[in-house]
Amino acid sequence: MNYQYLNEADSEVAGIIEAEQVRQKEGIEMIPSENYVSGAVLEALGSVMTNKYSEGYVGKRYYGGQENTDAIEQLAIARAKKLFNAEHVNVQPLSGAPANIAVYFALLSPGDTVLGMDLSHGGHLTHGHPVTHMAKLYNFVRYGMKDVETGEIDYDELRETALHEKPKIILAGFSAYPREIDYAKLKSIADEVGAITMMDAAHIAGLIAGKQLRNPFDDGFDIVTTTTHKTLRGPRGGMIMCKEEFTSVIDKSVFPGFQGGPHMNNIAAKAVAFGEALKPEFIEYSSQVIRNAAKLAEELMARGGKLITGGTSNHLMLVDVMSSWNVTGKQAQELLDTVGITLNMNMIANDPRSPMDPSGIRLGTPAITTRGAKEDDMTKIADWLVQVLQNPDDTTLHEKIKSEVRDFSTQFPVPGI
Ligand code: DSN
Repeated sequence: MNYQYLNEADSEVAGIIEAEQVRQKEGIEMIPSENYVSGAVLEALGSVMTNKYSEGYVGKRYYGGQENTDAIEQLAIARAKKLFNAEHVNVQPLSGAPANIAVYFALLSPGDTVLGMDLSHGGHLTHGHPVTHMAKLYNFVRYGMKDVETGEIDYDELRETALHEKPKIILAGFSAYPREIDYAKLKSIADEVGAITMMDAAHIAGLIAGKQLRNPFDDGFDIVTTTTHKTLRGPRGGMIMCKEEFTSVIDKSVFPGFQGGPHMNNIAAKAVAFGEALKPEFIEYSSQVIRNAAKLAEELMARGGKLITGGTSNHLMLVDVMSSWNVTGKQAQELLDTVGITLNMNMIANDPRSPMDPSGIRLGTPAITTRGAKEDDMTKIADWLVQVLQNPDDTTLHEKIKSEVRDFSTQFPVPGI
């Protein structure tokens, strides 16, 4: 985008955005929850749809002038339904955390129990971490992996906990787990104890839409929440999909229960992204994301990297950098920042260290795959990454790698720039 008006009106902001464009272009983006949206998504986000208030839903709004907002919201819903084979979709949640919270408010009374994945085993803050407000309202209990070497979830213990705790919701989903979930098994445990099944698919929604990973609705799940900006490659935002029978409680919970006016520019951009994800090219993209992640995992392990669960079946991986190369997650993140490889420090299962300086890093392939990287490129990335972590004090080497990373990255176009 050329930011014609911004350059004229506010050079200070324009300058910062320009610097961010350069950073995105010259670096290798490996944070597994990030991606690059298309120019079309950016245009919809920056459109006049941002000017409109539209509290309510299609055909039932509290303000006039809704013919175009109704049309765009209807289109986003129809495309999302098709993409995920969903009976009902609410595209108004502002992001993933508000989507999850709206589901809790819709289905739970204070004190009710939710059984979700332990954060340190890959779960998410909004699945009831004690620092969140939700943890004060509801009783969150945990399940985790049986074996961190394989990543298999301990379904037997999960069932025992469910029988004992009688959760109202059994919650699947994660932000740092590199394996597939057995939805059918979770659904059968939920049926046994009368729980509602909910999947937070934020990380893998694009891989489900791209038909590379299982769709939880195929195994009878009741509710699927997601963000729209990760593997799904849309604008920052959230979405709730559910079986028809939950339509009314979910919609009322999002608005007026929790949020105010929906962000219609964002909903327009969601519609564009869902349209892109319905095209055959998106299946090829999702498949390449997984092939690239598998290759990167293999190359890191070949260079001494200890990967949690011994590899990956999706787009992300967790590396125990402390055991592998004797650097902490924070040191690894900061060192790699200096050469233009962006990723994030992350706790690993049973981590003896703290969240602000954990033993691991988390990285993934959605963003670099959008730019066109293939398996051979993963070998180069693994090589740079391991060289830096094995030589944390060699600034001459870091300068050389920084320049190689810049040369490599600038060969790949960034959509929308
Ligand atoms: N911040 C997102 C992630 O990086 O996984 C999840 O909240």
